Amino acid sequence: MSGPPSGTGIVLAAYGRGALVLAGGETMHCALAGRKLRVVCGDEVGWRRDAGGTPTVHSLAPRRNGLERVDSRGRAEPVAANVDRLAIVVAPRPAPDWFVVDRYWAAALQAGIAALLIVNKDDLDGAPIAEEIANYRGLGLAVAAVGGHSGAGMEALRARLAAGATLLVGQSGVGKSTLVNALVPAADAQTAELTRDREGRHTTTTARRYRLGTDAAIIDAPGVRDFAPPARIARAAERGFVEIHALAAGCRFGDCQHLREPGCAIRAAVDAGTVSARRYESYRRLLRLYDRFAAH
Ligand SMILES: Nc1nc2c(ncn2[C@@H]2O[C@H](COP(=O)(O)OP(=O)(O)O)[C@@H](O)[C@H]2O)c(=O)[nH]1
Ligand SMILES: [Mg+2]
Ligand SMILES: [Zn+2]
Repeated sequence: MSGPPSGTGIVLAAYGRGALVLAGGETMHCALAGRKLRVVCGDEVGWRRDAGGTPTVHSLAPRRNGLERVDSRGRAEPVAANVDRLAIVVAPRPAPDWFVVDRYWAAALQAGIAALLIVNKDDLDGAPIAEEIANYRGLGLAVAAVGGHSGAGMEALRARLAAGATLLVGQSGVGKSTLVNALVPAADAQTAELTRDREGRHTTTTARRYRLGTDAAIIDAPGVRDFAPPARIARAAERGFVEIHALAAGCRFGDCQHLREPGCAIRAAVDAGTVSARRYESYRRLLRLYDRFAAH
């Protein structure tokens, strides 16, 4: 046995029945006490050594917030907790799936977390994605253009992420890990440790938290393609779409879902071209997803 007998810490990565915990500047693999205890990346936990000296997480502090996805049965599942900022990464290649971007942004809006769109790979032709990026910017989503390879915009990005915990999300291949490596000194070393569990086995991909300077952290979330904000509240989808939410008061019916109802201000705006038809379609897809879950 070594080190202190108990303390508090923060979960850097959760896996199966254990977690990598940062406590007092040290990282350690912890077991989880009890079957019911489930922790996610970013959780604040209490731990103590069991009789055999193994550090074991036994308590979980209340979460300030949490980013959730819905699983294939429509159940909410936390991806990360205590997040201050959601950074959605896109690039000219792979071609963005804007529906995924919309869902991430909607999740951030619903969770009350600041959102940032990072446009990576400045060395590639950005023309094919420029119009959508401009639309997001116009809707109030902050945009940071960077080059993981060229280094362009990286100091400005670092400054933007200097306080709080940032959850990095986006399709596989957009350059999330490249950005983490550029931003975090010795990220490779941290990663090596993070990908092994207590028995030294390599764990499957899970969200991973890295220190970013003294006051900040960055969480690299592996591609979660089926990511969607959970439908806890009525009209959850609408809240996730700022332009729809802003116009909804103009609909004839107070419970308008903006589908086929007469007097719908949103459909009128789509027809008039003031609301993006693509974003509207994205809203409808999210609504259909919720309906499918609700039917089960
Ligand atoms: N052209 C170009 N490629 C990049 C840039 N940043 C990352 N990549 C490449 O994109 C691929 C995917 O990067 P990776 O960081 O693994 O993406 P992740 O799946 O989002 O973590 C790799 O081949 C990177 O070298 C960039 O600024 N420009
Ligand atoms: Mg990666
Ligand atoms: Zn409507």
